[in-house]
Amino acid sequence: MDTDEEGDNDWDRSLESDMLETEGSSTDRVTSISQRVILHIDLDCFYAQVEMIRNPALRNKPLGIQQKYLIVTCNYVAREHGVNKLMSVTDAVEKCPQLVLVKGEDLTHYREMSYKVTELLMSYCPLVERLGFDENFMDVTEMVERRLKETCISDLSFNGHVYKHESMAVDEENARLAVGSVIAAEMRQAIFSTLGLTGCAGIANNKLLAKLVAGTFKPNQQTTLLPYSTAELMSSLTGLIKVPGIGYKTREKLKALGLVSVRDLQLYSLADLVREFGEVTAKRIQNLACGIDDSPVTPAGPPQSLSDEDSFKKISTLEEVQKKTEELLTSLTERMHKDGRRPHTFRLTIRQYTVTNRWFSRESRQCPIPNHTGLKITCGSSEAVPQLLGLSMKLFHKMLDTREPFHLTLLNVCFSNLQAKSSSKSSIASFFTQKCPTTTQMTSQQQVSMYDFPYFNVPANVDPYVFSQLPADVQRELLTEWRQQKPVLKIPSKHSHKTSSTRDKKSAAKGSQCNNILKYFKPN
Ligand code: DCP
Ligand code: MG
Ligand code: MG
Repeated sequence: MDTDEEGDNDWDRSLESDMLETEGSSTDRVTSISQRVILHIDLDCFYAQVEMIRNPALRNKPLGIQQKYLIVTCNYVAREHGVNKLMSVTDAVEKCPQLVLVKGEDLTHYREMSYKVTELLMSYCPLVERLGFDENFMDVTEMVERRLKETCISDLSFNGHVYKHESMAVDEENARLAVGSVIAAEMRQAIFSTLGLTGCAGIANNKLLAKLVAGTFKPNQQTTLLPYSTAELMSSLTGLIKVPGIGYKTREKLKALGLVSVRDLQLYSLADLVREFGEVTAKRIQNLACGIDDSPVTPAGPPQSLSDEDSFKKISTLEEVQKKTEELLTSLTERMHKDGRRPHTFRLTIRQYTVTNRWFSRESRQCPIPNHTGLKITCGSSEAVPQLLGLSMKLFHKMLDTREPFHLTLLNVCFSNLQAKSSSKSSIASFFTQKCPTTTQMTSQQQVSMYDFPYFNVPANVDPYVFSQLPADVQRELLTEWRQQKPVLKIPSKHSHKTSSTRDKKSAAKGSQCNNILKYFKPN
């Protein structure tokens, strides 16, 4: 934490210090943070768009995506009829009787499309961070710097809206964000032309502001926030619930202190906040209320677990359990094989029907995966599934006495404790792979989902995952250095991702003999 911020509870003063760019910044870190250009891209009515791509006949109809009794999202045609996200199906149909409903419980297509978007963005810039299924942050500072060197400021203009401005001329001070807005438009165009999806973008100096400003104009539009409009954007928020990063528990505690609005938190004594939350959290939440957010865009590593599940009305015989579990295991082991890592733990989850608590009564048992089974999974052998089915049934019998009648409504199979094939205790790769991505910011969607290994534009001898786990500033520094040495950062072709990733992992394993971290990351 910056010592010069300590005790600084003045909203205008602290915001000002964040906004000052080169002049007046006391450290390089502050300078580099305030000059970042961050994009936030949020796809429009995501699940509905995926369904409209799958079935174009739905495009011009009001469409609602239904999970149980809720409309989790709806297309913009339905929104014009007064249907909203998270409305009950009953209310939605009342508002719009011609509403077409599509079941959205199976996330497979949404998940696949979601990772395609992230992968596409990563082919332009390695610093991409996912948030949920339909959002990505990008730190495009490097791209902006490069373009600025080649562009004359007088040739620049803002693409899309500028928050609270009808039009805005580009000058020295806002040129970075103007270039960011051009890049954002290019990214949205790339997503549209490659995948057929539209989305909104926010362009700002940090993640919080980029996310907040992105929704100003919807759908399929973008908005740039100039630093001096930060206060206006923050005070437009209707409550602390609108500040990403301030969660439910924190909000409850703040409420107990009498703090409900963003303004309340901005003006509250930092010393009193520190007493309640500790220094780190107190400063962080007060900063967030002021629109200050130093957090880096952190590319996610691979998931910590892969799982698959299905819910149904009723399964009540052992045969049905076996059949359903086998189906789930078949698709899960295939995904695990593609992932390339080896799972060491297996978990089975069931949900029993109960009248009082229909959706939340899950129960799990887990066990280690024997070595011979683990190897079968990684090499893609068909013998893996029967062996796992044996394990599953043992776990199942631990949870349920099958001599009694039972009524299941869900089965979930999960691999966790995933370890890279190339990792050995002594290698630096294993050191990094054990440092799993933080789960604190993960949504439940992310935690239950799987995704393929992300692909970074890093040199062939660098393990993309190890790279992804480095702090953002180290990543940026290495990338700059690699770029200066030789043009190694080719944009991978859409089809070469898997092959190059495998190759990268192998070469990285070779390189891992080396003890010096810099040698490890520098191309030979
Ligand atoms: N979603 C969900 N349950 C929720 C919230 C969201 O299943 N409680 C799913 C459905 C959405 C997707 O996540 O399509 C993305 O959520 P968004 O809030 O970004 O909503 P949309 O993308 O659907 O709409 P918008 O155009 O407003 O971004
Ligand atoms: Mg969205
Ligand atoms: Mg979203």
